[in-house]
Amino acid sequence: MDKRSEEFKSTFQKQGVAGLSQAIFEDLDGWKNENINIAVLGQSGVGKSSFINALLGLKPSDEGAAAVGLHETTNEKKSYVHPKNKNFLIWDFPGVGTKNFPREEYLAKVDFRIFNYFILITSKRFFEYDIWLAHAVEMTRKCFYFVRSMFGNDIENEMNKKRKR
Ligand SMILES: Nc1nc2c(ncn2[C@@H]2O[C@H](COP(=O)(O)OP(=O)(O)O)[C@@H](O)[C@H]2O)c(=O)[nH]1
Ligand SMILES: [Mg+2]
Repeated sequence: MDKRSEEFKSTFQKQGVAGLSQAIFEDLDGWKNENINIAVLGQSGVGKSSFINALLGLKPSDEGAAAVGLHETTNEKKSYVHPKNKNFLIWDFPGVGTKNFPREEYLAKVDFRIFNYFILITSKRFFEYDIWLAHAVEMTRKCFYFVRSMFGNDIENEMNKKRKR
């Protein structure tokens, strides 16, 4: 039995079901008091900053929103605090392989050590940079998630093709 299970067992023996139930709820909410740093990575223009704004519940024109645009708008990494939890930091980055973040310096500039989770955004197709980045994150043995952006465009394009036929 691991340490946490031992603690639950001991709580149950001393305080019964009500005590155990409270301990479990406190444990489940424990992460809310931890600092959580999430890095949003991917190539330039795939929608990293837009995704962050969606998580923050902001429109690009709102105050405090991440800059969004057709051209590269993010020159340095920048953190955004989640409106519902000040310990929850979401980090925006310039795209991998851009002037300010060339591939050779990318890993050092991102500095994977402070992040708990990674979100790797791709749109349209999977490129060599995406695979390289996924491998680099995998080496840290931390969790990462793939997010596919701009799905709406792809669905619309496919529907247009059918309409023409
Ligand atoms: N249709 C569509 N456009 C998007 C989506 N995400 C981002 N965009 C647009 O793609 C462009 C680049 O987005 P941005 O968030 O600045 O990408 P970043 O360079 O990865 O931060 C902007 O014009 C956004 O409005 C999406 O999911 N769907
Ligand atoms: Mg950006």
